[in-house]
Amino acid sequence: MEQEDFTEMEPPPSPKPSFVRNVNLAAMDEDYLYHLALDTKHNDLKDMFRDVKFVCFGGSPGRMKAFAFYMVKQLKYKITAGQTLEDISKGSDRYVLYKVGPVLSVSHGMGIPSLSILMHEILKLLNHAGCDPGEVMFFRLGTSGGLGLEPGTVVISEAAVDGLLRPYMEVATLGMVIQHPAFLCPELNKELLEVSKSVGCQSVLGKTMCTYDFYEGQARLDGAFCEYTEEDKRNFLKRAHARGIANIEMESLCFAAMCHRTGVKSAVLCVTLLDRLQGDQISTPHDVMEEWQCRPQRIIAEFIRKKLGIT
Ligand code: R2B
Ligand code: URA
Repeated sequence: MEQEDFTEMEPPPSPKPSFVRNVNLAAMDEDYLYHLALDTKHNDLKDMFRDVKFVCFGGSPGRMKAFAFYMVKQLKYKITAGQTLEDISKGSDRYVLYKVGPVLSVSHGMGIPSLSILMHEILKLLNHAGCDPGEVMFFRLGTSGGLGLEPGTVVISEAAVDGLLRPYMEVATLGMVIQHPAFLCPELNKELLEVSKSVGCQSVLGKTMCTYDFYEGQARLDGAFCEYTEEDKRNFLKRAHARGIANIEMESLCFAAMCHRTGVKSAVLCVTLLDRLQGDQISTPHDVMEEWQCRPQRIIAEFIRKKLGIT
């Protein structure tokens, strides 16, 4: 059956920025951000986070710790002798959270459920802290499989689509399926493309397919199960490619949908680790991949430096 083409759907307008839209929150005496090991009773969230302007998300705790240390250098901060950056969420063991001046670096784990929990708690945290949602930006810095791109290319997502190429996230809420559009910000993307050129990173704009699984969800032939042929796989990936899908990963749909609901400016930058039209296995040497994974970080670091006027 020919798949319906949703890829040219017009983005709905963004709402007035607000980190939260929930009348119940105002009535709560205390709020426990359980997975971040922070709460409004024991932590002065205003004092800790009021100056946050850039929230950078990435899957791996190690990579987001490294990004925090990288930002220390990029923002020309000094760490006093005998001190180090602390994982603010070390009490939880679920996510890591580092703060370097106006930059938060936070890990989200793999897949939509893990990211979704974190997004709710980060959004509430910024709201409790009294940050201005019109002044804050969110970035997902990740990895992906590319379609027809040289590995190491950074894809800046124009929109995220699900495994049926639909540009919205479906959430089962109260026994109903609710659809949340997953569009990103074209003006910010244009700016990021310029910055990526200025730091010498090969980058492209394109749509990102977000799946609920790495293997069958991404049409791999090398999972523990596979009930389709190589030709089925090739046809599916080629059709996606023909509809403007540049890469495939596992969080952009939720990230874009939740950011769109807030009206906060946001972007997704994922480096491609392989060309999925050529294969499934990720076999590039570790050191080469390490350098590739730094590329989205380099672009965002330069973007932040520019915004802060750091030369
Ligand atoms: C990219 O890489 C991870 C799977 O290897 C997943 O979190 C993603 O989106
Ligand atoms: N991450 C994914 O989700 N898919 C890939 O192919 C590579 C990284």
